[in-house]
Amino acid sequence: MKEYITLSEEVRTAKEQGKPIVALESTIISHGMPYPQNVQTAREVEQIIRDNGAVPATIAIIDGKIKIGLSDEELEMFGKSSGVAKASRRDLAYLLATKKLGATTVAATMICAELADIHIFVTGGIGGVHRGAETTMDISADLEELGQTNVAVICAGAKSILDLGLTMEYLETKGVPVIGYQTDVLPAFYTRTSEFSLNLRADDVAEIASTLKVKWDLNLKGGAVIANPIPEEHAMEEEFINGVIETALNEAAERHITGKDVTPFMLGKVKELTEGKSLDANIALVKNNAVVGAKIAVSFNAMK
Ligand code: PSU
Ligand code: MN
Repeated sequence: MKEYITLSEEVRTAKEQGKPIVALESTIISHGMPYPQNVQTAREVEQIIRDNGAVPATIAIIDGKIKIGLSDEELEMFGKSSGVAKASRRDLAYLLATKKLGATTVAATMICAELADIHIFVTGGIGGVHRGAETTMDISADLEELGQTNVAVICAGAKSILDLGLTMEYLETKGVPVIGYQTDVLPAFYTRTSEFSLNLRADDVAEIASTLKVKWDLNLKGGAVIANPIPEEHAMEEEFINGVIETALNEAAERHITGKDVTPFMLGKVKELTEGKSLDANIALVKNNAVVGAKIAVSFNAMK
């Protein structure tokens, strides 16, 4: 196993010293945001995690290795290159064996983080059940991963490009706790609320950390979703963003966008139709998640 994993200096030192570590994904850099905002955001998110007492570990597949912790040059490479594969669970072994570049999705980042014994992971939003999945069967591998891999994902809920109701049903079936951080309803990424109420709420990070500890102490395998609403001042107007999403979904259908291309297409289209406002919101919510995620990691680490 060890032959496939390389830790950065910063992450190795953090492990030796028993410091809290927060995993970060790389698909959000390569396929989720445009250059140069992607690289700048990745760097700022890493710094926010350090400022809140934890050590960041951005994860990617490079030259036959799972790299836990990327250098500035590597972040830049993932931000700029168009030749980076979007790497989910199905792609990991192939990309490692053929020494290709892979940017890890939520699912693949969870796998790699668990291999490196990192259990707290911060991102923007998770994949889910797509609208129309009853005919397309487009259900993100992120959901299956949450059902089986012991990593908690701090995110701003799921985007309404997805079917939020079906996504919640799927997570319930898989036994994945969805914990609202200071909220009783599922946040919908660009907006703080949705019509879906949550049955788990935590008002402080210690409650979240102890819930995770108990879950894994009991050997209840799988992850958890910590749903942290976008800060009020960055939230988008609900009717506006839902209209934009509707337009973008229609265009995706007309252009026969399918499979792994759907999410990146939708993110790009929504950005275009909102004249960049969705990107600003996306950046703000990831940073907000980094603050909460680092604090959860600190609290969780203290309970070990
Ligand atoms: N949501 C975002 N930005 C992203 C993604 C989701 O707001 O970059 C990425 C994540 O890496 C997530 C993946 O794991 O898209 C889901 O893709 P799919 O729907 O093809 O499983
Ligand atoms: Mn999909």
